[in-house]
Amino acid sequence: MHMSRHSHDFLIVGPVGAGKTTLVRRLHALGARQRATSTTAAPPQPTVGTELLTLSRPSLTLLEVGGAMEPLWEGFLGHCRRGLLFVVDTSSACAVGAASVALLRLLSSEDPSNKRPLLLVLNQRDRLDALPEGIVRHLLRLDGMQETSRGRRISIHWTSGRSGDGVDGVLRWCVEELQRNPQASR
Ligand SMILES: Nc1nc2c(ncn2[C@@H]2O[C@H](COP(=O)(O)OP(=O)(O)OP(=O)(O)O)[C@@H](O)[C@H]2O)c(=O)[nH]1
Ligand SMILES: [Mg+2]
Repeated sequence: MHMSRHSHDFLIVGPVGAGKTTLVRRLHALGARQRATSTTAAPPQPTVGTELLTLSRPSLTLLEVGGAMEPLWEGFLGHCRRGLLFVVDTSSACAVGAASVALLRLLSSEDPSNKRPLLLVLNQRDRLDALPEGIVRHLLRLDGMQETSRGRRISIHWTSGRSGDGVDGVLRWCVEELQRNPQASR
């Protein structure tokens, strides 16, 4: 288990079972130009603690902090240089509602003078019970979010960690954030 508080480029958090580890495996396979193996590999175990992904092309580090560690997310956010990825299971209103509360709590804990860009990863879109996009937007209050979070860049990607759909967009977002300010301390 990676317990270092050294800084990382990106932090990936979200409730237990949202699909963070699955997504990180997909990103790893994309970065390594490998065929993703997560559909055939054993499903991931819940992340009790943290897990660090280091990619060489593009060069970046991404730290997952498991949903079970939610009270500690904000401490890790303080060590995150480039951006925050927040993963949501969009297959039930209960999961989306809980994610919304956790997200607002995390964002409000952040130093207002150093608001990281946010990527909302709206995941598990392959599921038959995936909620309609309008309902997800409503439950997460996405339409008002940009105004209320003054000064923070917010992006949204709809994904499936299971099928891999949309995961390339997540990697592109990371690359764009890295390119935005190449001089930022690394
Ligand atoms: N159908 C479907 N299942 C998914 C998707 N992403 C993850 N899962 C499944 O959901 C379960 C939890 O996935 P994880 O990637 O371990 O979730 P996590 O967010 O890392 O959870 P913690 O580490 O406990 O915080 C696993 O059984 C995955 O196979 C998805 O996009 N679609
Ligand atoms: Mg995990």
